[in-house]
Amino acid sequence: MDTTGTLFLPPSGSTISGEVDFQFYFIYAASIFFFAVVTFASLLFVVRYRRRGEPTRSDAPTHNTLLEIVWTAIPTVLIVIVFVMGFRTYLKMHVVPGDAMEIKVTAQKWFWSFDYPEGASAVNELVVPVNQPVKLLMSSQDVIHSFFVPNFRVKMDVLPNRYSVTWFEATQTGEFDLFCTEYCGKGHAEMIGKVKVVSESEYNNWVEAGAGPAEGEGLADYGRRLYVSKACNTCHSIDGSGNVGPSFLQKFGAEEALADGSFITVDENYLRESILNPQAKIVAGYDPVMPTYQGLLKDREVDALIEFIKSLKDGQ
Ligand code: HEC
Ligand SMILES: [Cu+2]
Repeated sequence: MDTTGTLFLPPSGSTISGEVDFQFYFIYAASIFFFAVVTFASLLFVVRYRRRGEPTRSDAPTHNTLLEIVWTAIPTVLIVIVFVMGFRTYLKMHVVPGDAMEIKVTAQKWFWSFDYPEGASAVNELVVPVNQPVKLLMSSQDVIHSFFVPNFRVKMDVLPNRYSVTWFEATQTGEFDLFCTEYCGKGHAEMIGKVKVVSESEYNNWVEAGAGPAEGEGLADYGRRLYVSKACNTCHSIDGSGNVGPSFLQKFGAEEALADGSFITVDENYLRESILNPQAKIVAGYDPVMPTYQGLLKDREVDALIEFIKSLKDGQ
């Protein structure tokens, strides 16, 4: 990633950045220029027409046609320029190129998940190929979030019950920050991801590997990977330490106290239900804040996660 950011804008990483930045600085420079002109004129008039003795009464000029034309025409022309530039870029940002690849983006409290046409999926890390238009079809599972990649100058709200669309074409490889930029509750500040722009061949490898366990990888190891890539680790530890959710250490086979006062022995079915329908049984002492992974995890991934949790018999 190059570091040619400017005073107000981070380094640019997409095909649209140049236009956005130019317009920002155009408006900025025009504002500074007119601010200086108006301030200077005000000071000048204050000094020049300050009260000196009794005013002499004469007919004050009421009208100056040339002056009025000038101060109407210049702002009008400027506004038309800004509008035309802005509208053209706006259209470009909203009309997705026909050859764009499509990735499904799901926002929920408090992470991002990405589903690829080839079947791969990821959480909080959007992997895309460089120099290729990428269309994002976005929706939210709960409240309004907003997808923001400053380096790409891409920002779009993500809403429940409807899709929103945005697109970008990354111009260089590297890692770029992804923020949620709509306050969405307690964990909003941690709703941070990465956009990883890679070469086309790297992308193809990633998509292949992401579609399932790697070759020769055991189910529990695959589950360990999912535990991180599906963001379970943001709420569950595996070393017994406390967090938003219970630790997974020595969970399997344990007797679990539920919020309704009953007890349950942790087996595969309980784990499966806890992942896909977390509100069904709430663990005593915890808030029911775990998002449902229904539709976000394939059966095989649920199996792998369960296998991983089963493998956590002693601190490792
Ligand atoms: C936003 C935080 C959060 C995330 C992310 C999260 N969980 Fe949870 N999870 C919780 C909380 C809180 C509980 C306890 C309350 C309840 O039972 O719903 C819980 C409970 C569980 C339980 C039952 C644990 C027990 O002690 O009986 C399992 C199993 C579980 N989660 C698995 C997962 C898996 C697997 C993932 C990732 C795919 C995940 N969770 C992601 C917050 C989270
Ligand atoms: Cu959010």
